[in-house]
Amino acid sequence: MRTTTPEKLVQLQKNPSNIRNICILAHVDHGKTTLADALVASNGIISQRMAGKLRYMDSREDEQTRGITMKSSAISLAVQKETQEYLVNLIDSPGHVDFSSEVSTAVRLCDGAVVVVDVVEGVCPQTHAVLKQAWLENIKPVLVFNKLDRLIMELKMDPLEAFFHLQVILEQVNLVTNELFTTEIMAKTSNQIDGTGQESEEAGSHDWTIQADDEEEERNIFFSPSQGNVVFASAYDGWGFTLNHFADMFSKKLGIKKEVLQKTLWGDFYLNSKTKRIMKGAQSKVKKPLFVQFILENIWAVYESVSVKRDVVMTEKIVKSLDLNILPRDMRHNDPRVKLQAIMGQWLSVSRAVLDVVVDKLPSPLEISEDRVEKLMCSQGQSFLSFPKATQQLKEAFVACSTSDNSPVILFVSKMFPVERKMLPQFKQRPLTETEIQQRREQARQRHLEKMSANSNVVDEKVVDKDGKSLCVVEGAVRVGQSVDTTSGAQGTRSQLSRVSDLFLFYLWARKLEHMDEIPAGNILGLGGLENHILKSGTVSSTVMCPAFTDLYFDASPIVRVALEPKHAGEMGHLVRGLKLLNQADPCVQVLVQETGEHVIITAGEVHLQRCLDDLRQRYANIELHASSPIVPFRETIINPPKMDMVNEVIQDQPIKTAKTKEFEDDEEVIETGLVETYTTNQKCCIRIRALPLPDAVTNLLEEHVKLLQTLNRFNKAKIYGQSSDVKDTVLEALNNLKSSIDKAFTEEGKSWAGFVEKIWAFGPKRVGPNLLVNQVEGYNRPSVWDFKGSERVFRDFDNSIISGFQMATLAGPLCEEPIRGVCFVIEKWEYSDMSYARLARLSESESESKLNEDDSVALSSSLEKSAIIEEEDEKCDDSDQDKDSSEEVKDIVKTQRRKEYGPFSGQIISCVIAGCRKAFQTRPQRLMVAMYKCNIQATSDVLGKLYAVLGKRNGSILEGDMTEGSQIFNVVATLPVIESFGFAENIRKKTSGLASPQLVFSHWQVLDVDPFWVPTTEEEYLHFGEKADSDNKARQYVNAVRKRKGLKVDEKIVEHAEKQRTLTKNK
Ligand SMILES: Nc1nc2c(ncn2[C@@H]2O[C@H](COP(=O)(O)OP(=O)(O)OP(=O)(O)O)[C@@H](O)[C@H]2O)c(=O)[nH]1
Ligand SMILES: [Mg+2]
Repeated sequence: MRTTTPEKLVQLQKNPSNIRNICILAHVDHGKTTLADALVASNGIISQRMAGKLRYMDSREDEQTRGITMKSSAISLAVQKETQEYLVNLIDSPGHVDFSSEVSTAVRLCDGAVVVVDVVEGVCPQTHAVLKQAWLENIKPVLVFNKLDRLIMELKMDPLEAFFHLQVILEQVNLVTNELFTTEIMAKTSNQIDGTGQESEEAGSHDWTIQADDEEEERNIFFSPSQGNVVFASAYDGWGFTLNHFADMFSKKLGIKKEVLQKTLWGDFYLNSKTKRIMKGAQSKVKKPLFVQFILENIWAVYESVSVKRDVVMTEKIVKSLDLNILPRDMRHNDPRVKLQAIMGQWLSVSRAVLDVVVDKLPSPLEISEDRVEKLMCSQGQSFLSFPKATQQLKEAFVACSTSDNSPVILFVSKMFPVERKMLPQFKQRPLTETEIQQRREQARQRHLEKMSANSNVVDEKVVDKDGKSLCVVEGAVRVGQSVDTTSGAQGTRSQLSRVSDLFLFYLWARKLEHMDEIPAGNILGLGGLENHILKSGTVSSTVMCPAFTDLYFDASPIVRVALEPKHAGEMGHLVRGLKLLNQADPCVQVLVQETGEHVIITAGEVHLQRCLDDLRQRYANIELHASSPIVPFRETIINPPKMDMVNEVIQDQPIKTAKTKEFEDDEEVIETGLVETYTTNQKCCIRIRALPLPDAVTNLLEEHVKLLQTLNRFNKAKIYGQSSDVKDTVLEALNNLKSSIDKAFTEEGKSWAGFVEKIWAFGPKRVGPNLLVNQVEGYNRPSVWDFKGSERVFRDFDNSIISGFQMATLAGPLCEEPIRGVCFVIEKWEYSDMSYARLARLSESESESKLNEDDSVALSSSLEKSAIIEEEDEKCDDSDQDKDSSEEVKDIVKTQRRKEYGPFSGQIISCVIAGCRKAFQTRPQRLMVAMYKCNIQATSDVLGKLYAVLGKRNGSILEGDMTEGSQIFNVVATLPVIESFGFAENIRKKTSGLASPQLVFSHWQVLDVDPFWVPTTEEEYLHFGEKADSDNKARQYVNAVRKRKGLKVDEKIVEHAEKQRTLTKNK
């Protein structure tokens, strides 16, 4: 076997047409790392014997002990095919959902992907996800069917059954691709129709040229063994093949053209033994398909004789007929698997098969499509043509992948990772010279003498981490010492540009980093020295004209939050530094300092959390840590009155129970259910607020379009401050679409909601949340939030205080101070009773010349409004000139007025609105919402019962439980509250002896249909739930737990009637 040297790889880097940047993607445990082992072994980095057992790419200790990959890692391999030599830069990615962000970073760097599918488990949720990722990034996939040995040894299928089974799985994979393809086509066509507006006239005529292109494209995107983009393999046993191999073999033997065999070996074809011709219709004529006869039966025969029957004579015969050269020690080995691996590995080497497909079917960096370049360069909503000319020209440089001196350097930093100092080439240990050894000996002697005399303390030197980065060179050659600009984050603005001149270049070879002086375009490399310039990902270029690349697409959302503190208080500095490194190194984790001063990390799930903690303890912070138990978010909401009570009886006009904790003064008065009137502390302003449960469809729309609402907010704010904002047509269209979908959702819900969309005052909390503030104040025609383009917009004074109050009220609900979700607060009345405010209004009217509504007797000028806003906005600093136009006199009066007695009036309104919203909320049936995981578990029928039991105990509900076609495996889909999910994976693994492992992804918020304040009142309820019923009330338990954590008052008695407690036996 050849052993590849770094020098060889350096030479190969110079020829971009022979470079393949690829990643291995799959569902968890489908065999990516095992396959990578086989490929690595082909370069002599590890031995063939150890391939599959070593899991070389899992270099971390926890990866080895847990048996799953947690970080993606890269390696460069040299591949010889015929006369050509290729460089394959390979990235092994994790399959566990918690680490799906690692997949995103890997996919961005590559031009092609090897998608691995376990033939027993078939298409799993992550298979779906990775195919989608590859699709979205425009990278080309090839398919590897792995673990074929399990069909023989575990499922005991015969070759024909196995063939049908493989056909079904291939169909499933292609179905996923088809789904992605049609969604994109539909989106494109709808865009075209919208863009041209010629839908009705031209719909009837069909453009056949487009059709032809589509067909061509369709042929390319689907997986088909005949096209050579599917490998059948058993990575563990070291074998794999494509049809190409067998077509070659049998064309010589049978004298049939190779091309014909290539097309017919997979499919419904059989060999007519009399005529020696290949015929169609094997199934209808009950003949053996070629794939079974020529391929599977041969493989089955080897397994049968070596593993099942252990027939030595037969085995030797096979070895001879295949013309293999097996070592005698392998032939004599007691373990049949070793023998099998030796024979099969030599006959059908998996690395050969996979690498051949990679080299043949996956594109080189030179083949990057213009489409992909444009997609990379244009962030959402931006069109490529809107860039300046110089930027547009970069596309050509990109596609050409030129290494000449004057071509620009463009790099995308997809991921940051810390490297230990000793790993860096410049700090690597090297053999010492004779004089150095002498010197050191002398120094040691000196130190020893000092120690003996002074008994000095020995200080442990901590390893100092240094950052290195994984990057993809897309264009131009990077050299040491070159000066480049970086933009942190894809949406980075020009102001974030910073010049970097001291860069260290590495490329990743085996587990080492090799230092380089220059790396040509089209490679994946490591770049040191960016730690202060880029946070998680970013773009590096030698020209400022290069735009930041689009954001990476992440599937998982961080949801599990823990607070951290060092075990020894003095080590806070280490923790902070460690957290900074963790934040940089992990694409998905969120690190923040809460208002309470706690350091908090938010992770995607339990496994991810564990890895982050391990990372902090062992690498980044190097200290002992205390982590709080996971904090899971809740939401609070209100619902329409339920029709049934807890024992399923119809409820008639039951009063609504609220928390007994009284938090507000009696400034508010309940008028009817959901409607509350409140007064400011000085009793001068009266506000009437109604709380309504928002229709689900509206809440979901608001939640899905957070980004868009943020943009809307920005436009509205800019308008208030008189700045002009450049609104793109696509954004405008998206906003209009959102508005009409919200309107539609409202009208579908009933007439009472009609027109609400126009009256939206604000979204909250944080101005983009899933709650609405709606204006129904008589006589106040507030400009709509959607109308940010209109001319002069006039608001009533203190309009913004109402918004602020609403934001605060929705940020922390009355149940346990968790954010509110899906509630609509309607302001129905807003009046002042003090004449001095009316005087102010008149004064300001003459000053500002703004035209106010006649009825609006108390409104102040818009300029005053501006000053009020500016005082309350967070970002008040840069707008100090804006309020220059407001009259000094009016300002003075307001100030003195505000300061009288009760503090600033705007503050009073804010607290009045908060109190009103909370009270209105409390007069309706309140509910807690829990975050739900969607949980996918594969399990065999014998452990299914136990699995359901564990799920049931944790309040999970099963959505589906179908059997995967052609196997004994059940695919269970369930939902499970996040709060109940801790230890779930471990529990399942234990109960099912490791046979089932769940994949948990955040899916939605669900109302917990239990009233947190419910207590039994009827005879029947007492019977069902006991006197207090507090042990059974899950909602109450959650609410109390959160309140306790937050240090809020908990309405809970620990021991009641202590003196009466006695055991029953004593009583007798
Ligand atoms: N029978 C059989 N087992 C295999 C084969 N390939 C991998 N395995 C086993 O499947 C398990 C998972 O393999 P890995 O290579 O770690 O899977 P992975 O896809 O890298 O997993 P993650 O990185 O955690 O997503 C290991 O126990 C392997 O031994 C195969 O071809 N046949
Ligand atoms: Mg792995």
